[in-house]
Amino acid sequence: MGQVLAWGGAVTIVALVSLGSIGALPSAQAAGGGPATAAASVYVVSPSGSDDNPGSLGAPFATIAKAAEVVAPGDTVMLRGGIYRGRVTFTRGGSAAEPIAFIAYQAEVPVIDGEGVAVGEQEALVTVTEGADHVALSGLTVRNSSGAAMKIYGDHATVMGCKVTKAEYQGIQIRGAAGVRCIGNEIWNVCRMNAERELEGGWPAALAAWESKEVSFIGNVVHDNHGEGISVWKGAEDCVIMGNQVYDNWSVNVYLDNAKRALVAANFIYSTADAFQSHRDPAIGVAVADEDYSEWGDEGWKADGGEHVVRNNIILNCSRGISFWKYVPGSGVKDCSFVYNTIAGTWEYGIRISEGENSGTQFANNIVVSRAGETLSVTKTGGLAFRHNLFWDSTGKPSDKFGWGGQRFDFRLWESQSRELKANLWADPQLSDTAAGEPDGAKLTRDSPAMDAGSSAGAPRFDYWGYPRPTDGNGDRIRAPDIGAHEYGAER
Ligand SMILES: [Ca+2]
Ligand SMILES: [Ca+2]
Repeated sequence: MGQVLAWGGAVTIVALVSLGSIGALPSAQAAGGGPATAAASVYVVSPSGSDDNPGSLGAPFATIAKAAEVVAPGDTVMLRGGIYRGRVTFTRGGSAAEPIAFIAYQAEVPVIDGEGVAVGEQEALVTVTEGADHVALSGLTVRNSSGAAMKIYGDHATVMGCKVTKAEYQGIQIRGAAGVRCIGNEIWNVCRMNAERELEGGWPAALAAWESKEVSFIGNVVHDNHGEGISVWKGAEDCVIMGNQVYDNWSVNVYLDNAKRALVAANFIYSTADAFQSHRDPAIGVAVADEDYSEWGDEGWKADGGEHVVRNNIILNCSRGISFWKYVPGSGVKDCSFVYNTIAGTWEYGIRISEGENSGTQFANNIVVSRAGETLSVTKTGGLAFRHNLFWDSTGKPSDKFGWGGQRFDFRLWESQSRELKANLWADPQLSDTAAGEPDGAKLTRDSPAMDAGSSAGAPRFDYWGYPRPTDGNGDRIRAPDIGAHEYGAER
């Protein structure tokens, strides 16, 4: 897939890190309030400042809104620590060469707080408006919104190192935008409109993109939210969900709904629950669906998701590891590739594909260990290939763990049902310790039957930890990829 390279993330991180160092500039340079260079100004905002000030380090503005009014392309605004109460709207944008950055001053903690502020359910406490492109927000805490915490409509925005909590609706939502990057944020306790966790539908997502393209969600921690965790949905194309920790969200941890060409890679997705209470607790690991949007005023709407790549993820202790649910006619798992994932400890299904006009989809080189229910359940069997997967059920009861076309089989009988089912294994993968709640628990141990048992089909060049594969981890001179998200011995 080209998305990772297209993301250009390394460049952005370098750019933001260098922006961050502006906070360490000699105060004299920032204190002028005017241009730090001929082209760019550096402004400072502090809750103890005044909007009548010039916006310098010695005489800062009081409100972020004031800084947002005066910035020009290339400018940087440094936010001193403290509480900024009220809504903030960013309407001025920059360009690729001259972004506008609003960043925490050194290690201080600027907090945008909506307590007591009226924010409508379709609105957000912090908004980057359409046309405000190339705005970067870094190191902010955004909390207490009666609507969403943040909504991003501008292209090529960057939201980095922010903490987002206590919103009734979404944490961060990107809509109608291209090239937005959310990197290294923590989002928890949002979607509080479903805090009772009793609704049977209609909850939002903590971190979401829709009607957007080339949005990247990298290295975020998304947990304990009362709706979905990370969602790319309804017209989200070419989005990347990579290196995130997603856990203890309500319904689905990672959701691809009416989305196209999502890359879901090297995420750690899990539940800390120690008991299975309902069909939504714990949440599903990764779900694919096309929910029904035909009544949203789009005459020509039809189910249109697919072409996703889901690889190198570790999915532990969820209700279902990977799931598809058919909502509308024509929907199915289409041209998707689920490869080199490690799924363990599922309460309901390891993999569940309900109905669906499925086509062109492979499940290969995955470890799937159920703890209850079925290891694999597929209602409509066409269009799906399962090869070189390693299946197991930790109860040690192998019978009836494979639902296939409305019947239930044991492993051997299941594999004989179709020539699309080939070279799978039924064996204990001997994972390190999946109860530990750490990705390392999904590592193979030395005698694992997953070692060197993978095929090259869809094999990523790295494992979950970024170490190269294939490696001859056990020293028997067979150098082949290991099944699952770990390449044993690659880190040596
Ligand atoms: Ca190997
Ligand atoms: Ca070997």
